[in-house]
Amino acid sequence: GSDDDGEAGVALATKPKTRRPRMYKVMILNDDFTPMEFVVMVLERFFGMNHAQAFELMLTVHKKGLAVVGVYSFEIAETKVTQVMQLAREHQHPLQCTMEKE
Ligand code: NFA
Repeated sequence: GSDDDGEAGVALATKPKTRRPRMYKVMILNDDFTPMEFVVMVLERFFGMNHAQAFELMLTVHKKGLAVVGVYSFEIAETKVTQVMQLAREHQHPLQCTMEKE
């Protein structure tokens, strides 16, 4: 570029800085009522997991209380949370999905 580098009469090229987006963890929380099969279906539908992966991660949430199910840019993470919360509400399950800065 033509940025002044502070040295009289000499303009040097400046490296274009590409900033990585802040990433957000999307988490699923355990509860006593949401059916295991519903959680597995959610993980398959919204988080691109196969049935075995989804079943394993569902069991991790069931046993540990919560688990990170994916890491995304803000907009994608927000969309995942909204989709999961809407489907859970439609099926009248108390399933909770949240996001936090990585
Ligand atoms: N704990 C739920 C049950 O026993 C299953 C579940 C797993 C719910 C993961 C929420 C998240 N039916």
